[in-house]
Amino acid sequence: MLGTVLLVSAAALAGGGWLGGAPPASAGVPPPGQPARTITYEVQTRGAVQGDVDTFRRIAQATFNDRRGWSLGGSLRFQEVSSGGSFTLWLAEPAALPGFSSVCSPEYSCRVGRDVVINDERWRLGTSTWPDVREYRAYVLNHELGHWLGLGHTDCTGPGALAPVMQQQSISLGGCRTNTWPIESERQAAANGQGVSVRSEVPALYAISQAGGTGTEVHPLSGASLHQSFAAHLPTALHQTSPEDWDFAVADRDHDGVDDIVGILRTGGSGRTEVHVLDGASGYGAFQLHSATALPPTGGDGWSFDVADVNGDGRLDVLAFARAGASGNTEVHVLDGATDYGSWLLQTATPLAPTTSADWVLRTGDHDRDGVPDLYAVNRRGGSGQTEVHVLDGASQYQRWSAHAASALHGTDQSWEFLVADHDGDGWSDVIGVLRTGGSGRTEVHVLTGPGYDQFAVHVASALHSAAEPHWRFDVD
Ligand SMILES: [Ca+2]
Ligand SMILES: [Ca+2]
Ligand SMILES: [Ca+2]
Ligand SMILES: [Ca+2]
Repeated sequence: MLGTVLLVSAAALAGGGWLGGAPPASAGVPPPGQPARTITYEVQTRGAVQGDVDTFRRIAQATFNDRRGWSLGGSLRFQEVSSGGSFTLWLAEPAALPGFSSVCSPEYSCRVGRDVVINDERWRLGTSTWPDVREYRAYVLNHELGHWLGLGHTDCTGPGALAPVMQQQSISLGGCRTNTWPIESERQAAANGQGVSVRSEVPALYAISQAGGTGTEVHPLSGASLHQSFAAHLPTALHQTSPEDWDFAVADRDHDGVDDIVGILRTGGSGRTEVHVLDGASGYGAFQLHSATALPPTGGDGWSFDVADVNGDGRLDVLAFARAGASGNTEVHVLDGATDYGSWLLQTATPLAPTTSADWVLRTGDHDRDGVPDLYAVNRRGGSGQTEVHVLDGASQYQRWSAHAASALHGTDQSWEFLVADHDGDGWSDVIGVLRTGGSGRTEVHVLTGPGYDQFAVHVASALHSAAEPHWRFDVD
């Protein structure tokens, strides 16, 4: 059963709340998430490198600026420059490694002074510790950048714990579980070294109003306040829109450390489903991309959407879920970010029977922590009578189930939205229930903790008034 809702005090709501109507004047309002410090770096290669350098560059920037990593929740921003950076990130042929220093081996990656050197062979092939090379790539980038930030090697803290990213996990796990992101003590050490603070690991909850006074508006509820205050109230370059015509997802598409908003227009002027991306660095005042996709119009109730980098190439892909596809089942159709969504990465039927929007929410998230986005199918009222969480494994191309859970949440209906992100910072994805009008009279956030989803981590009344109208849309990042 749903537990007690923690109500914030009226005074706190008055201080951080926003009760509707026109948002405050936008002139001079900075986009949310400005860093305390920007660190620049350059990318170079040495020797006969076989890995694709553009992919290396993109994945490095995405990893460095990831909320879970050395960006420290957004305090630090890493920006690639053509020359004159604070450090140089190298992709180097194994035989070139000893040339950086006698302590560097052709078998490993290395950090010497301002040189952060990634071994090209291991970059391409990974190690046996990680079944998927993308997890290894995040690990090695975080590990070597951690050295540049002044951190030395550390050991496993205890059996079953997440391994520190500065542990040499490719050599021995020492009883720990593999982990590609810095743990809390490591983040704190890096923050101390840089003279900045670690920002909250709680993701921001983006409340998007499609019918704002200025058009489509963005009202991010900060993670640090546990969604009890707004980070900003931002008009966007997008006119008023409607839930029937547009879907939205939030992600940092260009890896600059600021969340962008991906708008999906179900039937565009091009006669196709279109993708229009509002650029976070502009405060959503400018578009980053307009694209007519490979997908025909998707008006009506038959399709829903989310975004993730499905193939790990550092380019954000768009997943279109056909609720009752030609196969008779729920289908996954992935538009490739590398072609600005003009071609397909994957089109497949799944073992999931047809799903209706009234009963099912379809989202991406990484349930099993293998770095490959999985498909979360949240059944608002399953056979168990509870809200159920079902996960199709991305590594099997959505053919194999990796979880069926009757959650701690009672059966729900369309007054609830469901999102997926690691809300409590323990490395496991959580299911975030957004109740549009809670008993508190406000929009409420109720978090089911992964990987079991059988317990709540958080019950809060957010700073947002009731969002019962369907023109309020939500995502987290
Ligand atoms: Ca961005
Ligand atoms: Ca991709
Ligand atoms: Ca996965
Ligand atoms: Ca979690």
